[in-house]
Amino acid sequence: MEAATFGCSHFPTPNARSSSSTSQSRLVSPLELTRTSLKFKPPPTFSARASAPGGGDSVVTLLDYGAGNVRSVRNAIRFLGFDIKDVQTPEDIVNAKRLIFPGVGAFAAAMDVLNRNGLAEALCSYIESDRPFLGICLGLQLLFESSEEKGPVKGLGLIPGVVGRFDSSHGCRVPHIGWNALQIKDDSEILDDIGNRHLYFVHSYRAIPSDDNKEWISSTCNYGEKFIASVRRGNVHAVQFHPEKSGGKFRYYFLQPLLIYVGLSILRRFLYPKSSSKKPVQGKASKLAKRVIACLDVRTNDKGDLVVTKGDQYDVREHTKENEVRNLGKPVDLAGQYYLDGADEVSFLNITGFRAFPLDDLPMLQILRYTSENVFVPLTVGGGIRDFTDGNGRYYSSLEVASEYFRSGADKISIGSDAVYAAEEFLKTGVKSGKSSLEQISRVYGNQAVVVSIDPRRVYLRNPDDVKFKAIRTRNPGPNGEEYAWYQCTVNGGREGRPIGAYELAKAVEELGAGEILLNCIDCDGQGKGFDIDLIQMISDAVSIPVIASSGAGAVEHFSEVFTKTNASAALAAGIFHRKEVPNWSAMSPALAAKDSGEQ
Ligand code: 1PR
Repeated sequence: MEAATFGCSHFPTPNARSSSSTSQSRLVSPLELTRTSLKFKPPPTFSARASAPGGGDSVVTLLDYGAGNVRSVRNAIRFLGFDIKDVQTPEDIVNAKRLIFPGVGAFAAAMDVLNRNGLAEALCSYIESDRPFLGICLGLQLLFESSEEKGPVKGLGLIPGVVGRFDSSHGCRVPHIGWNALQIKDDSEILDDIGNRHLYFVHSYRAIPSDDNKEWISSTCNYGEKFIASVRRGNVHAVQFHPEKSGGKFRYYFLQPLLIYVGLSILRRFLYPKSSSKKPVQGKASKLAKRVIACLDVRTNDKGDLVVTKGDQYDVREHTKENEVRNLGKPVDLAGQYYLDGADEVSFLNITGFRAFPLDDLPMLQILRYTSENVFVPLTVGGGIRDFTDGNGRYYSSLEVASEYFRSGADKISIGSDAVYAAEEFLKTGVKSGKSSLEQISRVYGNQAVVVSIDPRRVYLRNPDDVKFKAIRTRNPGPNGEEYAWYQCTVNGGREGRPIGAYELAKAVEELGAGEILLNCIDCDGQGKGFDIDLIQMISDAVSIPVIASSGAGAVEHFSEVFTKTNASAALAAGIFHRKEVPNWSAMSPALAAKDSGEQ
């Protein structure tokens, strides 16, 4: 995880929140309390849930200190038939029957919360007495002696070793985002069902195997170097990847036939430790798989309903007399469908978010809440994320907006227009103000949680020196035979061109803290003729963070082309999925193929 200074004051006092087993742990925001009129019906669930053991043994104690989205972990636990009790005091840890610690945010801030609330000591004695424990992501890192993240910072000191940052000079993009394979040791137990299937990682820091910690290691993974993917000692487990985000279904038989998911099988093995065990299949060494992302452009139509729409070169209106917004279906239903089909991630872009204040758009928050109940792959949401002052003069920071999205189930937020303004300012002054939405959110939630969405339009040139922005020779000459083009960034959904190129923007937002770039291209959007290879090559070679290629997919071959000809880490598409033109997701998605490679 990345640097963060999230509000440790967010940690609720015992009286401040309900101790109900099903309540969200964090204080409910005033925004949530004051807005009630939701024009939204809960969708049906997609699959049957498991039933937990009875006799009061169906409670999982969850350590959520309020630093980010642990909604998916909650949903996954409930999906497996368990109730949740939130830790409010050190005694709750002492009395837990099984404890899950989904660490989010940054190492130093998390340790600060644990120390200030007396939780660190309780955690150490719980783990030292070999009680059932599962740490996730930062929940693994905190078990080590220290971390270099904004440090050195002392950790819980249970496992020898220092957590350090991935070295991007090995040619790997940092953060490490996506699906990767494990090398599993025989006695991993909770990994027994996953075989060769890949798991979802998102982190910039990692622990390295050594002679001192080798007795703890239950699996490793490769990303430029070998790092610790999971540890196990007795009943104590911790994993660097996200089981709750590692979807990919397979059929599992436990009491009754149950459709279960790769990542959830790990949680299930932790929650039901006595269930029958298969010997793990040794994972093949593998590199990070490329991801395929289903994108849902969402906006309110003329009747006031939030619908999925899709434009041609960003024009989402039907060319009829009524000129209505193209309505392609309901966001939650489509997201669920694409997840079941095999999408590696799902993105929601509120394409008219720039007009209104996103937190007025409660249906968008509800869409995230409902989607995250059944969709166990990463969810990104974007549109309108910026600082905002409402009609009553109340100021909301972009951080509040993002926090609300994270609480509602988003794993990443995507910033478009506001990142353009921030980059322009940075390039003009050469100073990082620290105040832009991009900087604020990545400082608090880590840069892996912040995507910058770029909406460039091709501008043709006869001579590359005619502009001060980076221009390239294009394989699609302009209408008058121009051989060069630069890519002008736009804001407000392509409505306004800005004096900055996509290349300059990408480099600037990487410096300002973006963890990923979603690279659209207005010229290609909705055309189905393939991605803009020139643009994607230029940007993916210019930055060391992952680049998501977007706009123009119209055939499975377009995905192979973008992955072979450029350094894109992922490809995003919309129309091809809405038009149901994908016969076989695994042919299109190397990540899906990799995830399924252990299928029996
Ligand atoms: O500027 O922070 O409010 O964010 C607005 C977000 O909404 C941005 O991410 C911007 O890309 C997106 N957006 C705004 N207007 C539109 C529009 O279509 N009128 N959609 C829009 C952008 C592009 C992709 C699309 C791909 C793939 N759509 O999301 O899904 O091009 O499409 P295809 O596979 O069908 O070719 P802010």
